[in-house]
Amino acid sequence: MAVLAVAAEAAPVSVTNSWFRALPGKLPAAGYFTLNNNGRTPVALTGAQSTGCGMLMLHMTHNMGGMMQMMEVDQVEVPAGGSVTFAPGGYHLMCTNPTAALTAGAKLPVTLHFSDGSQVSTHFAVRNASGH
Ligand SMILES: [Cu+2]
Repeated sequence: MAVLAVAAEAAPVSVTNSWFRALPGKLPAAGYFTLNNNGRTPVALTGAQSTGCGMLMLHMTHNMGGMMQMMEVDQVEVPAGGSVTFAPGGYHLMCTNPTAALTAGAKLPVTLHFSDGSQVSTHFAVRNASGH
């Protein structure tokens, strides 16, 4: 089934610098990108999906007494007219059970879901563990 990005209203959010860091084997891959909210009201990223991932979760890395740990978050708010960057050490998408589509050099389709009911379909470049 094709998921078509037909929203009642145009999504106010654009996505830039999107990429996954592919790791060997079936290790989960982290996805990084920047959300830009061009609208006049805050909007939150509430979920993501990709055919290349078993599950695609919103994660936050945080420092627990010197240990870097990850936790799942329900949503990430993007302020009106502002942006939020998902980057190593902070927010990221976590792609579990990645398929063969998650290979360095490929482009992986990802759909992002937002609190206003809009969704954005985009492509993430897949890089290797060193980020190339
Ligand atoms: Cu994670």
